[in-house]
Amino acid sequence: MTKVITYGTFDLFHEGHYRLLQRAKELGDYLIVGVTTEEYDQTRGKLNVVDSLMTRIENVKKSGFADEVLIESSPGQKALDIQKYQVDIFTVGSDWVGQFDYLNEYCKVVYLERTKNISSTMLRAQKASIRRIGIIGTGRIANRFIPEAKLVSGLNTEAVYNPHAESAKRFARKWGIDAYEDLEAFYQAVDAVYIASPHETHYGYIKSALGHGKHVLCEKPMVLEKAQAEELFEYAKERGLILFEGIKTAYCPGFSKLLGIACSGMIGTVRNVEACFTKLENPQNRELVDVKHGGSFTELGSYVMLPVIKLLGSQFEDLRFDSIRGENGLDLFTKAYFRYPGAMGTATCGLGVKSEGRLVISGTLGYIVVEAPWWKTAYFEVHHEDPRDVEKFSERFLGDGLRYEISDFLSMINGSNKSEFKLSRGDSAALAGGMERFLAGEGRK
Ligand code: C2G
Repeated sequence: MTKVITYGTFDLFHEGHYRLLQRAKELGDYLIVGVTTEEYDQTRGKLNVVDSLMTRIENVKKSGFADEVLIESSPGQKALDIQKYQVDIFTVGSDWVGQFDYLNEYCKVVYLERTKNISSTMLRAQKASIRRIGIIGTGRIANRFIPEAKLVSGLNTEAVYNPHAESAKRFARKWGIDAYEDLEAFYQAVDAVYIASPHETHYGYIKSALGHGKHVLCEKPMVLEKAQAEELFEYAKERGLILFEGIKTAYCPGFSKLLGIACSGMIGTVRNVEACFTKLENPQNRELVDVKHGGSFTELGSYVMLPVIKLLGSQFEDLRFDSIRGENGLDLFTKAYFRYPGAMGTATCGLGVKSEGRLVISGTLGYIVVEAPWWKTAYFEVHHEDPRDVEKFSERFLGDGLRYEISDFLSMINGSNKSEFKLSRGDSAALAGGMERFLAGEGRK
């Protein structure tokens, strides 16, 4: 009996997939089909798969060619499967020519001619039209956004707005997009807006973008007052638009995995969350000069409050702050103390004091530790009473990691609500509330 194996995502199952499976089956007597998990596809840069794994498996089965279906979840799996299932032929479409030659060591490799003029990418594009996004602001983060957004298919960055025409033009030239100094004209050129301007301008821009019918992805901190967050979310909802706070940690796969494990009972009940993030900033930079809106907490507070709010909730009994300040009054280092019934959290951040950037989640049965840069969660450990009892978990974090939030933002625009839980409206409002409390008390000393 000749055993054949092939792999694929098989998203939006189409003629090309059907013909590939048909010919794969004809190569032998028994066909095994490996269908990729969502997580595996994310690690290889496929961020916008539409169908669930179950649907994709069902569709492969319905073709009638597969004698056996297995799940492909990691990059080195093919060579192992081939040996495990004693496969004679590995086959895949001609878009992969050469890339699987290394499998010749285990079996015969056959590249089948790809069916022309049909692909999942094409169908995805037909299903949801390409969205045009424009950027407000031209700072460092805006420069990081463009290459990351390019990796998310279905979204084109087309325009930039900055009231300083020269900055807009320079940025536009660099990235090959259009510059606007007139906000109305800018809105007309896009479907969605990424706001990467100084914090204090966010509220105004969000309101005006939503007012012009545009979906909004706004950098953190989205706004600096809880009531503003609630008002804007309500405004977006009334208009059928997406308003989305861009905290990349909340959307990266490693952080989701971490929260899942922290809540699984593996460390018992969570009693304490300690998050610290420091980044030494040049004292001449805006962050340490702008006495009204600069400072460590407005800059980094969203990151360090995030795990506390996600794990212990937004209903804290008490929130206090303590800061070390520079001569201009801005906080160089801040600790936020959250108190809950039966639990507590500390969110520490600094632009002028360096510390160990670590996240520790303590529970009644053990603790989780994530070393810096935990805000780009890629690896963490679960410890128990016995110091030898350590479980290790890892997850990919690619590039600057903005691709994950951009991809989730786009899915929401296209009608999916599967990512809403990652940073709910309530979470965002609680973070804005934290900022508000800081600025009202400690913040403006
Ligand atoms: N295919 C084809 N013709 C098309 C489109 C796809 O023959 N018009 C083939 C692909 O070459 C592949 C299979 O159908 O062999 C599944 O395609 P995808 O779902 O795009 O999966 P892919 O990313 O190619 O997965 O581990 C996964 C594999 O490496 C390949």
